[in-house]
Amino acid sequence: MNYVLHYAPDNASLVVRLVLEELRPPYRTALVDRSVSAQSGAAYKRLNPVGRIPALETPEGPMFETAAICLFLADRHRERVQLSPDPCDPARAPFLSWLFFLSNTVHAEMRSLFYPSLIAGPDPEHQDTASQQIRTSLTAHFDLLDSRYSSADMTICDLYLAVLLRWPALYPVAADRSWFDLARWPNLHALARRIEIRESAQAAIRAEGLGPTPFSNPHPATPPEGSAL
Ligand SMILES: N[C@@H](CCC(=O)N[C@@H](CS)C(=O)NCC(=O)O)C(=O)O
Repeated sequence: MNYVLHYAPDNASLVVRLVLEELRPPYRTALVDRSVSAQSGAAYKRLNPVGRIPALETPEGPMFETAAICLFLADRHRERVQLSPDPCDPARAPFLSWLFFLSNTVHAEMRSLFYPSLIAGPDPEHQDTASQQIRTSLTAHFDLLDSRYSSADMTICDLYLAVLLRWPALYPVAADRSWFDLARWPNLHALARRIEIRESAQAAIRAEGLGPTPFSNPHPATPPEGSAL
């Protein structure tokens, strides 16, 4: 096997799984058991020193960070489908801008929304205030993406964005999620529909128990192995 994707169902590893399923290099998966916080253990940290999911074992050694892994794979495997514009292609500059925006800003904001104690500490009131600020910021960023983001050909950004449209409808499990209504963003809704009917998404749906409309109308994952949280 060229690659081993260390994953947990419905985690950021889902983005990498979609990319692998589009590009189709030989790969296998290895479950990271979140029920025992395996991502924080010494063995996993040898793959990802930050202790977060995903990690990808490659012939050149382990990689971490979702965007870095996806860009590496897209640049490396271009035979079946091109998921990243060539370095000299004029489309490369906007592609990189949106990829880093998704990773550094939107994904990072979502992480703070899902784990509010990381930025607000243990006080529930502080966490509520921080979560409200993040929801406001994420709403503005989805407005921006809906109005400005476009890619003529599908890239890793589309796959990444589809997953980022899934999570706020489902997480945090115990919080009010009514702020997120995909119907408000017709272009993003259309992107979610485009991605979820692809073969790559069907493979991910089967492997991670994501239900028939994982991006346009998500339901909690019922995975055959492991757990999302
Ligand atoms: N910046 C990282 C974020 C990854 C991330 O937040 N992963 C989550 C799952 S979606 C995780 O590992 N959570 C468990 C933890 O932080 O202990 C990336 O893009 O790979």
